[in-house]
Amino acid sequence: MTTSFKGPKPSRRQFLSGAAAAGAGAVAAQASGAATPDPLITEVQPWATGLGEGVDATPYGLPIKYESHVVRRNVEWLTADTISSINFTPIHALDGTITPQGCAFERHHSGAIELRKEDYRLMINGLVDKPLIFTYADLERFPREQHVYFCECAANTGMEWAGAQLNGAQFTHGMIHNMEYTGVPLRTLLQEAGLDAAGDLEDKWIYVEGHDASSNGRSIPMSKAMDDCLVAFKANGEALRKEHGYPVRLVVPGWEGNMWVKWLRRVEVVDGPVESREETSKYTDTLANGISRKWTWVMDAKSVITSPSPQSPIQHGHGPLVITGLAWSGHGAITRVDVSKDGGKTWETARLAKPGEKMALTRFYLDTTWNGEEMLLQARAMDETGYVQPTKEQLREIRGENSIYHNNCIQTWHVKPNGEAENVEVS
Ligand SMILES: Nc1nc2c(c(=O)[nH]1)N[C@H]1C(S)=C(S)[C@@H](COP(=O)(O)O)O[C@H]1N2
Ligand SMILES: [Mo]
Repeated sequence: MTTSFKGPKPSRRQFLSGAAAAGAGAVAAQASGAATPDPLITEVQPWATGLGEGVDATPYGLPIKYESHVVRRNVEWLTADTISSINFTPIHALDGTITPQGCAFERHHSGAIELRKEDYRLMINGLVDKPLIFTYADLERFPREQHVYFCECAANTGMEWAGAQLNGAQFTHGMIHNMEYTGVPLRTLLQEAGLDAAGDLEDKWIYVEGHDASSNGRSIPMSKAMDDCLVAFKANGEALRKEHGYPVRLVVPGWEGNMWVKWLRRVEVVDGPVESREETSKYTDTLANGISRKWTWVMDAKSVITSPSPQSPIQHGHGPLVITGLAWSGHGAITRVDVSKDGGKTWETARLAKPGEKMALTRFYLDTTWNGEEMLLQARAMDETGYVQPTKEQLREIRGENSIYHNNCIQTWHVKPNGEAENVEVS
C-alpha cells in the first residue's frame, strides 16, 4: 500500500495520522497504478538492519505486543466478584470463525480449577447395566471425532433487553466462542456402560456434573445425549485450557453454554430431570405474565456486525468499506445473512465466507462503499429451518422484558460521519 507522504521523514505520530487520512486514497492510487514514494518502502528500516529473535525465545507463542488490546474483558458492575463471573471474547477484533482459546470468554460459578490428567476421573452411574469409571488415558482409547461448534452463554446479550446498554460487540455479544473439538461421542461411553442405543431410552435423562465446587449440574434428555454430545479433550488442536475445563469438558452442540459442563466428573442416567438450581431459578425466562419458560436449551439463530462497531470504528476515509460479522444457529446451519444500513428499512444480502456449518459460527462480509453517511447498521440471520432472527420489538412482544437469557434480537450500531459507532435501539 502507498501513502501520499512526500518530503522529510515524519515523526511516528505524524506518520500514523497521515497514513490514516490517506488510507482510502491509497486504495485508489494503487488501483490506478500511481506510485508515490513511501519511506517504509524507499528507506531501510531498523528491523532490516539488525537481527530478529532466535527460535528459543518463545517456546509457546503469544500475540505480538501490538495486539495487546485484543483480550478478554469483563464488566465490573455485572458480578460481585471474579470467581462467579464472566468475561467476554473480543469478537470486534477477530476475523474468521475459530476463537483462539486464549481470548475465548470464560464463565465460572466457583472459579477455574486446576486438575491434572492423572487425577481426572469420569464416572457413569445410575440406570446403567455397568457403572464405569474412566481415567483420562481410558478416554483416549475410544474412537474420536472432530467438530467445530459455537458455545454461547444463554445470558449473551442479556443486558440489552430493556434498552441499548453496553457499547461494544465484545460486551453485547462476546459470551460466545467457536472451537474445533476433538473427543469421544458421549453415546460411545453410555453404550460402554450398557445403554442400548436401540432400546427404549425415550423417557431417560442424564444428569451431568463438573469436578468444581459449583458442580454446575444439568439434566439433559437422553435423545440429545445419544445424538451429538461430545466428551471433548482437545480444542483447536491442543489441550483444553484450564478455564475451558481441562482436561475434559462436555460439548452440547447448539444448546446453551451452561450445559457444556467443564471438568466433567459424572454422568448419571436418571428417569427424569433433576430440576437443579441451574435449570429452575437460573436459566429459565420469566414472561410478562409471570410464568417462566424452561427447557429452553437451543440457542436460536442470531448475528452481529463485529466491524464497524463501537470498539471497531471506521478509521479510513471514504470509499471501499468492509462490513463483517458473525452468525450462528443452534438449530443447524446459517443459510443467509442480510445487512441493513438504514435500521431495517432496506436489506442487502451479505456474502458468507464459507457455507454455513451446523451449530458453528459463520463469517459474513458485505463489501460496500461508504461516503461518510450515517448508518444504522443491522444484521439479520436465517438458518436452514427457515427461521429469521427477530427484531427487538418482535422478541419483546413474545417474551416481555423480564428475561435475561436467550436474547437473540437484531442489534443496531449507529455509525456516524466520523466513523464512530454506538449501540442504539431503533423502533
Ligand atoms: N463445571 C462447570 N461447568 C460449567 C460452568 C461452571 O461454572 N462449572 N459454567 C457454565 C456456563 S454458565 C457456561 S456459559 C460455559 C462457559 O464455558 P467457557 O468458560 O469455556 O466459556 O460453561 C458452563 N460449564
Ligand atoms: Mo452461561
